[in-house]
Amino acid sequence: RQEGHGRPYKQRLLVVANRLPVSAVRKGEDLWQLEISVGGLVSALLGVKEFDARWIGWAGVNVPDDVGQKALTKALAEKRCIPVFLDEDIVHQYYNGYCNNILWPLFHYLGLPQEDRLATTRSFQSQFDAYKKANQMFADVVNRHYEEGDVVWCHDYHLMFLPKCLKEHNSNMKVGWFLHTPFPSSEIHRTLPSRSELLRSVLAADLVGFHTYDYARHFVSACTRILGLEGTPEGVEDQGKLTRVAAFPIGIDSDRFVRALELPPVQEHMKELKERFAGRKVMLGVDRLDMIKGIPQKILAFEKFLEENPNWRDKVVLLQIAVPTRTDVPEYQKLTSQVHEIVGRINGRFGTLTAVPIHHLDRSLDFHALCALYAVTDVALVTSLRDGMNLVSYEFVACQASKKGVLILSEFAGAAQSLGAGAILVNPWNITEVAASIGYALNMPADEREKRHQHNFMHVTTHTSQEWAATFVSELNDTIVEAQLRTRQ
Ligand code: ADQ
Repeated sequence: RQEGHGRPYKQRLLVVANRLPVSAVRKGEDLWQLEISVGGLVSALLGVKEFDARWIGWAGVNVPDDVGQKALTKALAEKRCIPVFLDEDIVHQYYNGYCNNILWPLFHYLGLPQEDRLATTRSFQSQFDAYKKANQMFADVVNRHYEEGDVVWCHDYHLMFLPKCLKEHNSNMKVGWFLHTPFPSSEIHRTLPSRSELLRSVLAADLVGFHTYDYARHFVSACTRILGLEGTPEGVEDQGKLTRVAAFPIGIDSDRFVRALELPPVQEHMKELKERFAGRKVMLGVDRLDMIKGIPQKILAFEKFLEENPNWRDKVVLLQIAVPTRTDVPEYQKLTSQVHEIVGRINGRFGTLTAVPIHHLDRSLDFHALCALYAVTDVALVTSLRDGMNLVSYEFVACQASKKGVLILSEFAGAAQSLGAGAILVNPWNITEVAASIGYALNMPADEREKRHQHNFMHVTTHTSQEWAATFVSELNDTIVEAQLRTRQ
């Protein structure tokens, strides 16, 4: 199809996610600076160019005044972003509370908060009310910008109530919902006080997607066991209405990484890193500083490896890059101190006057520096305790065409299902096993590294973020909404 002026037709897509792909920093009453945010969802969707997409979400900042809101809306429009303004109280209850303190840990098998059960139970209801209110605010913005024929793609656990809000307003809207985290076993989901309401809201969507077949299966089981609905090979059926449920494994824009390795600034960074760590094997961890990423367990496994292999002590270095997130949540502050304490102890124990075994950076790296790091790494350690997919493992593989380094990967990351044959799979809780895998990876013969790398490289370069988005949207387009059903009857 062609649009006016001979331009090729592009499907209009409204991407709705809690956070916009940019963070806003206020520089004056009506002056804003926008910076790209770090995170898996942003990395995946930035590469998606084949749609006429607009992004709807929160800019990560409280803007109480009209002047500020107007100026920010204008600045964001240039990036095809539309803001949802949330006040501080809603952010506290909905985002820090219900999303990050309840749903995030629960979906990663860390359970519901336990410290003060009574207080949690009492605040639970007000947090859930705030969650629903926030989701309605997202829906109001979507409704204002929706045009007939648009496809609306809702993302993640922050917006499980959104499909219901959207469909109540317009039952003909095509609505898809995708979860970036694991969906846990129905036995875990059952513990959530608002379990049924959330499931029903998600089922209002036309298409529900997960990273893996297992997560989709857990979701269907939750709907059958908790709601008593019928699960079919296609999805979940409720009184004749089918919600299609399927797996859509995400990928990365692999070309962007492969091409970046040729750029002069990346080559320059690589040269510096090679000189800096000459004579030592480089091991790498890149994670948001989050309890699901298993950073303390990873560092303890590295300690065990050094303890058992004194000959490696001055021949290997672990670079752990951990970008802080959710810094106002006490559990995350505790995790930061814990990691610092362990790193300090190990460096004190095994460091020398000229070298330390662990370099731990609490910050984000720019794209060029990140690519260079991936490219010079001998062994990457991705040891999440649970992870929806994990794109760091994909990015590492994309940058390893010449080095053919080894990926040690948690069996509890969704990526284990796609990169499992090329990686060394580990149980991240088993520090002895991870330490042994580090030894195996460092000593792996070149032909085995080559074979493993080829397997993973092939997967990463053919299962891209573009393909992921195109498949999801095309399936969503193929679903039948209520109006079409009526005309068919
Ligand atoms: P995340 O938990 O954010 O994503 P991940 O998939 O690994 O996890 O993506 C992280 C992204 O942030 C990567 O693109 C990485 O390059 C970047 N990043 C991380 N640390 C960085 C640092 N220190 N400096 C610079 N960049 C950094 C969620 C789910 C995942 C799922 C994705 C996508 O938790 O399981 O894979 O969404 O669906």
